[in-house]
Amino acid sequence: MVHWTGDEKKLITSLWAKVNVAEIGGECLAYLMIVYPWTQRFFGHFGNISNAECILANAKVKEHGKKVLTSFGDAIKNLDNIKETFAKLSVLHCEKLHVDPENFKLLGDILITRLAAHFGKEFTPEVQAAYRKLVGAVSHALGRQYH
Ligand code: HNI
Repeated sequence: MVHWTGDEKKLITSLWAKVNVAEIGGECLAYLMIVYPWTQRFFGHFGNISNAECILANAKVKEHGKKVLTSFGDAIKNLDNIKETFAKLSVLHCEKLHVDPENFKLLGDILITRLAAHFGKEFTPEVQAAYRKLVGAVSHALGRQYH
C-alpha cells in the first residue's frame, strides 16, 4: 500500500479542489491522443479524430475525458484504498477494453503537464512530487488485474 504523509494528502486535496475536472479531463484525453497517436485506436468510435484540431473539439473526447478524470478523483477521496477503488476498472480495462497498462502511465504524465500548465507557480515541486506519486499509484492499481 502507498503511504501518504499528512503534507502530501494536504497538497493533493487542496490543489484538486481547484481543478476543473471537465476542462482538464477533456484536455488530458485529447492531448493523450495527439501526443501518443497510437492511443487513438481505442477511441475510433468517438467520431472525427482525424487531426489535433478535431480531437480538441470533439465532444465525445471531452465527455469521456471528464469521466476519466472524475474517476481519477476517486483516488483522491480514497488515498488509503486506491487498489480496491480501481479493482473493477482494472478488470474492465484489461479484459474488456484490452488497454495496455503502459497507457495509464502516459495519461498520468499528460495530467502532470496539464496541471503544470493550468496552475503555473502554484504547482510547486512539492505538489508535483505528490501528484507524480499519485498517478503512479493509480496506474499501478489499474494495471493490477492484468494477467
Ligand atoms: Ni479508461 C472507459 C477510467 C485510462 C481507455 N475508463 C473508462 C471508464 C472509466 C475509466 C471510469 C468508464 C467505465 C464504464 O463505462 O463503466 N481510464 C479510467 C481512468 C484512467 C483511464 C481512471 C487512468 C487514470 N482508459 C485509460 C487509458 C485508455 C483508456 C489510458 C486508453 C488509452 N477507458 C478506455 C476506453 C473506455 C474506457 C476505450 C471505454 C470508452 C467507451 O465509452 O467506449
